[in-house]
Parts: sequence; C-alpha cells; structure tokens
Amino acid sequence: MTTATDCLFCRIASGAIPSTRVYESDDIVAFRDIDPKAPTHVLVIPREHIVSLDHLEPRHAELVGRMHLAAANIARDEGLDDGWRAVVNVGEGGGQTVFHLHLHLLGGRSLTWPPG
Ligand code: D5M
Repeated sequence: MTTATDCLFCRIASGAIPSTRVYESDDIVAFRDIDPKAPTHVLVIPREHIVSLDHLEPRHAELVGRMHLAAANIARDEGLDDGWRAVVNVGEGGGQTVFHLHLHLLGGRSLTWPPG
C-alpha cells in the first residue's frame, strides 16, 4: 500500500490522527467529516494514497466499487431510507481541498441540485 507521511487522510487511515470511524476494512476506512454539511456526512477513503479520481489506475476499479458498496452499507446503517448523496470533488476547481481520494456520503436532510 502507498502512503504519504504528510497526507492528512493517510494519517487518519493509519490511526496517527484520530477520527470517528464508522467502517473499516483491509483497504477502506470511513469516518465522520470534521465539518459536516448534513446530519450524516461521512468520508469513505482508500487506505492507499490515491490523489484523486484523476489519478486512478485500472487496478483500482474494484477498490472504487468497494468504496461505493461501503457507502451504501453505511447509508443503510445510518437510516438514510429517504435518499442520500455520494460526491467526489476532483481537483482544486472541483472543490477538492484534501488530495487523497475521498467519497463524501451526505444525508439526513433534503439535498438540492445542482450543488454550488
Ligand atoms: O473535502 C475534504 C473534507 O475533509 C472536508 O469536508 C473537511 C474534511 N476534513 C478535513 N480534515 C478532517 C479531519 N481531520 N477529520 C475529518 N474530516 C476532515 P474536499 O472534497 O477535499 O473539499
């Protein structure tokens, strides 16, 4: 697994920085966002240091699928029966501020479209 010692989310994945974990597996960690934009706001990340969706390789295809399956299971556990949203910001122009791939799981309120 690739890690970056100066990457915030690598350090969260390793446990060096505390987080409120809701799920973990061999290759995925999910934890609550520190600045929630909805009653449920969870970040699903790979343990491997992947900068963004723009940096995916073909070998990551199953991992990205598992990240979505994890999000759906967490949404179910959180009781988001009325719907939820999965968002991935890509690059600075796409709103990405932490450069370790993460899927935002948002729910628990009415979500408008399009996002700003
Ligand atoms: O989203 C990056 C997200 O990361 C943003 O919603 C805040 C969250 N964040 C930043 N630091 C932490 C820690 N320490 N714990 C939990 N969540 C954190 P982006 O899509 O890159 O803008």
